[in-house]
Amino acid sequence: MDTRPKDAPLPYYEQPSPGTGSLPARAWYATSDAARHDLGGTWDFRLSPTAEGADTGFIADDADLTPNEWTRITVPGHWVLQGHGAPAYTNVSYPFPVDPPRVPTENPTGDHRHVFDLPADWPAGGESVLRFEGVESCARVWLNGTELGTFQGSRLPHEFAVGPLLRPTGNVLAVRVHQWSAGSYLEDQDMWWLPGIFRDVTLLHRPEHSPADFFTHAGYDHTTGEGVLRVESGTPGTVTVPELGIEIATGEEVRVPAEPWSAEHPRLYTGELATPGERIPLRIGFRTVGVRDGLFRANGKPILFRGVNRHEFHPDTGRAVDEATMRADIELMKRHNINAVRTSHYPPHPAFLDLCDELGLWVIDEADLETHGFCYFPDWRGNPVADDRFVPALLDRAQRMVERDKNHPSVVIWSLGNECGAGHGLGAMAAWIRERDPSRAVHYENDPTYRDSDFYSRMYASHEEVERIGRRAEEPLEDPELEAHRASLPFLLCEYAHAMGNGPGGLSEYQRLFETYERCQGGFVWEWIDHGLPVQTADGEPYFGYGGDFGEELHDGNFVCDGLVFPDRTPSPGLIEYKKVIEPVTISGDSAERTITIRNGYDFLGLGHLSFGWRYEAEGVLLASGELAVPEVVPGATAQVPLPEPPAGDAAGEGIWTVTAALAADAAWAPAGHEVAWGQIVDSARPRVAPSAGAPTVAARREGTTWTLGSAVFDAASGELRSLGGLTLHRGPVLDLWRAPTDNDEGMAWEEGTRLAQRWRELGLHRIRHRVDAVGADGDTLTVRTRVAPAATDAGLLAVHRWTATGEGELRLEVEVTPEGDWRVPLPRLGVRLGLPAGLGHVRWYGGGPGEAYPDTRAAARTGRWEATVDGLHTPYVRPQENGARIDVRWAELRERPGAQGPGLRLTAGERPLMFTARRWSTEELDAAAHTPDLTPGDTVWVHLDADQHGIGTQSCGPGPLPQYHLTPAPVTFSVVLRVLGED
Ligand code: IPT
Repeated sequence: MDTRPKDAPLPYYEQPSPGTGSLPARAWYATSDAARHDLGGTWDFRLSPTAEGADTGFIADDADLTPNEWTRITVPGHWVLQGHGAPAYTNVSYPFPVDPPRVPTENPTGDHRHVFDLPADWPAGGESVLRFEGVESCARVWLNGTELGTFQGSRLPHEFAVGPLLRPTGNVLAVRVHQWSAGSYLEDQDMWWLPGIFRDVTLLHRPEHSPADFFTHAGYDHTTGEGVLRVESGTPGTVTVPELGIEIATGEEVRVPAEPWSAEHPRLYTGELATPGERIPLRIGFRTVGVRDGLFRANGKPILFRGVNRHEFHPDTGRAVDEATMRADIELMKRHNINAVRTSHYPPHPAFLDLCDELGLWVIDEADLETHGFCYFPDWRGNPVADDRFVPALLDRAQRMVERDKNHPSVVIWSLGNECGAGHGLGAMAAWIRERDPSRAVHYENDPTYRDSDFYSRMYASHEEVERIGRRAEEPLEDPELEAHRASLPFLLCEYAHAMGNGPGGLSEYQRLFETYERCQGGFVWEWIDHGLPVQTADGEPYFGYGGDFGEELHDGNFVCDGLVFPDRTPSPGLIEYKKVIEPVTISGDSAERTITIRNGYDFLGLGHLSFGWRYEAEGVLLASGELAVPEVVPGATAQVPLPEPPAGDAAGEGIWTVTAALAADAAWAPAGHEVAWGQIVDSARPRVAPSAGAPTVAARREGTTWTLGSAVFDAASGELRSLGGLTLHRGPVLDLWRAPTDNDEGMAWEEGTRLAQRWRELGLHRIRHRVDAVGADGDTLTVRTRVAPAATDAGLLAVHRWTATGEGELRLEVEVTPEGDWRVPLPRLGVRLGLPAGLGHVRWYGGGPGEAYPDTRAAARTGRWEATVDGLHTPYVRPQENGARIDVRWAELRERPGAQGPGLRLTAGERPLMFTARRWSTEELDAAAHTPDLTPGDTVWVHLDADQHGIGTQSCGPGPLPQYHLTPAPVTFSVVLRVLGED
């Protein structure tokens, strides 16, 4: 048997060093006049279960690709998403035994082979390089039978000089890719493990006298309004920017009046670097960034990051993301007022940064580095960032990122990586970066001394902690020098507001803190997209799967679905909320004072690019509208504008002005008319009139086993409403406390070490019992007294339901709830639920909308008249959970047909507007579902009318709801009028 001698060197894939044979890193650029040839396409492929089980005969010209071993695969792509092996998801845990730099013998290995001809016009002379933009996790490369080298560093470019090996036709490129390598220890990011050649493979001609590399330094002097340009190039040449009349030699500096680049106004100047061998288009954005006087500034001004963490993800192709998808991401971000991206947790495809330059986003470019799985060992024992053997690989990761991306104006901060604890390897990276590119700031979060960081950066800190840091009242570090350093830094939340499932809650309150405390320069929501992968039920119904759906023995479930957009990039309610919370213009007002206050929250822009409009609605019906003249307002300032007169006359219903700010002209990322911001102002002169308690029209009568109240029939034993004016109820309104726990309800409270949902279940809130204490007439009122409680506890809620008939086919229900006993947990919800016939599938309502909203996720809910189907009210979270509530609902109608048509039921809230939810499955069915196809419509539309719900918070990873959003059991009374609607 073949065994490796004990002291033999480790194979290349287990070497902690970054590899052999590749060229020094250099700047990426999309085009030049040098020839390039894309090698992507369909390649030959063979998967082996181990690193060395298969021979390397496939590198030969005349290799015999045995048909039952070899198949075809798309490059770029991941083999596990193309039918070979399976994806696997772990968050923190390494999915293999931890013994760096060794990896398991079971090491899926993909042999890739591609035969290509050189384009007929491929230039003679010069050099040609073979470039890989990304291969996970380790590759060994041969061209025409000659080994070029090996490399690790999955999300980094690697180039090999291949000129002398090329032939006009029949070039055989062979790439062996191992899923696991020593590099895997550095790539423990929270995402799917997806091996493969997942980014472009390109053959690039390097003409003689073309620059080996170049570095564009384009600063902006805000004191003079000048751009300062210097381009360094290995090969001397000329730099021209015709629009600015610039023509300089490389290495020479020029200052010219210019417009600055910012994420808000991404002004790019087109230029060219011409050396004798190559002409390279330049896209120059003049900006100067850095930390000065404790604040991160761009062009002299402190900026506020309204950011998001972006992983590269497409449900069909994993981290092989095409340019259209990248552009779609950025457009969607810009349309939702996002101004910054942290490229969590690796450098993105380089084309993404070109798009950020062009469309305008501030970028924290993060090195391909995370060693989080070592946190499970005492003091992070074995952590590669504190291990000399890995330092060259760490430096390589810093260098390849910086060299590749250094010419992008959008990149303003280099981040050393994510969740690596502390170690001297990080210090080495920071030192190298600072030396090579002092023009940008450096970020690292996970070392509490921040010795290598220009930011005091935290993730998932509570509002309270952020406030403390904002006030500069944080607990000092012991070491005075480190304390002085940290105290000098601006504060960032590099991750916050974990967008898993329903949520995140509490965004508005974070934003207030960012706006209040200068030191708090904003944050980056975790994260952009749910990484759900498409799967199908046995009968072909498609849905999105998550960890554990692919046979993984170790996985972290749906923690991989925690984005602001669903896997198919449909915005989730969390994104709509974020857009509202971070809107760059805030519109408020006072109807008594007759003013609208408009605040410009941009860092650089005025308001000239926006057009303002207003509408006046009475109970959601438009009465008047117009344009609003708004004077120019400088960033940070406010203007007062007179509120348009409310229309005369006495149209019924609550009066509300809605003021909007929309793009006046097309932007690169959205068409003219795109709404950027809005605000509503309630007309104090025309308040809502709640339905009066009304004089009861008929008396309650007992008839056998029923009670009747006009056209309403009640069950005499349970007190439940059975029918009203010919409409049969499947379930009468009964008190309800339970909701299908959200991912945040299921999240671990960091301080207490318990999960709210678990406490709810331990108390039995999912198996509540209703004891009927009395059903009887009390004059014109039918009173139903119940005690609602789970088994095994003496905590309960006394609920008194008072029914009166208030008109033909109309009933008023008042519910008075009094808690008794020892309630130690907040309630999930407090309201009534009723079951209606499935035919009532169309909903119209007046209240908060159009999307779902909860007490701490309600900024984006605007008051108006809205319409949806019952199916359309449902939010399809990848893991089903409580969703779809509409807040502050004054009335809702459920009908058989769209519009104000068809028979149905109208529900009108009393003094207190209610939360309204309608769905085709019960809370219990929603709670039991693990994937969307587990939800199947039954014969009932379940309607919830809640006085309140517990807040949402962001405890799936972070703090729970703020105290003011806890639904603490307390006496409450709410009422609703039910009226049967005829065919009208
Ligand atoms: C934090 C990670 O940085 C991020 O990659 C992701 O895993 C996120 O959590 C949760 O989805 S680390 C966490 C321990 C705070």
